[in-house]
Amino acid sequence: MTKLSILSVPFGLGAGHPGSEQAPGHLFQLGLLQSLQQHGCKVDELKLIGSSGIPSPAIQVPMKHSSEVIKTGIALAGAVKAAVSAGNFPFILGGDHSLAMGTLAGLTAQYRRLGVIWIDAHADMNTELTSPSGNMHGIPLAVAQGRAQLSLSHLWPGAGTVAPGNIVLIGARDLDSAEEALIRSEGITCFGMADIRRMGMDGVVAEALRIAGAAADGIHLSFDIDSIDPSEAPGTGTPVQHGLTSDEARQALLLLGRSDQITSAEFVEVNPLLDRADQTAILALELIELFLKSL
Ligand code: EXY
Ligand code: MN
Ligand code: MN
Ligand code: MN
Repeated sequence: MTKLSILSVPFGLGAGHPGSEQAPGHLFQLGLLQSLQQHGCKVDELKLIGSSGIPSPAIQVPMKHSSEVIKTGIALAGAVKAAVSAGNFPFILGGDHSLAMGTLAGLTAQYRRLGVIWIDAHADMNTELTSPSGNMHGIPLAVAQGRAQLSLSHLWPGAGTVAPGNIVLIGARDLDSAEEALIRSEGITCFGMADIRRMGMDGVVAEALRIAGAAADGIHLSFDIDSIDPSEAPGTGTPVQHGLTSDEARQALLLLGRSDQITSAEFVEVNPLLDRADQTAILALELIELFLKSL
């Protein structure tokens, strides 16, 4: 049975709105751990990731709260790397999407070649120079490719990069022009909403696993709740209309969890302060359970 390392990251300074830092605590309050136990999931380790006591790194990044993002990323990278070394499946519960830099730093230090499946309304592929907002949650996938000033190796010494050919975006529908240009020039695979409706989610997931997994020894799943349509998941900082239905998200997470190719995952951008009567938190709880019990 899969042994889980649940890494809880109550950090939201990479987003433009406060609130996502409350998501892990809120999901635990709603009974996440108890229901995982009821479903027979083996939680081997539960760790709270903070950034205190970590010295400020030398790199200066001209973005909002970059030093806090970097410190959290350093702490998370170490915990992710340790979880993989221990033979556990790291599940990272955010928090905003800037924490993915810490996750990917830890993972690329451990895997020879890592694939990434990024389910998100956004591409999160701006650099410090192209970011329209200055928000760090908009840059992790450019950092992971070695295209930004900040690199994964600033967060963890042995970290590498993720090759563009091993990155697959699912559900992207709000891209900035620099992101579009990068996706085009690097030939990054992007399954937009029209592709999902045409191919069906099962077809998209099969292709995503094939492409992200090509010559890879692990695939990381990064799931941003804003991939889902705001009518079903309103509690998030950057909602975008015309997204996945909750049924499409369920199907994707079930198929990905059942696949032996997925070796780590994170779940981000739930914002309890922006939610409507816990609608998003309750859906997130259900999706996380569904995914983890399908591993
Ligand atoms: N592309 C926009 C920016 O860079 O500010 C919005 C990014 C939102 C990122 C969200 C979490 O996925
Ligand atoms: Mn995102
Ligand atoms: Mn997003
Ligand atoms: Mn599996």
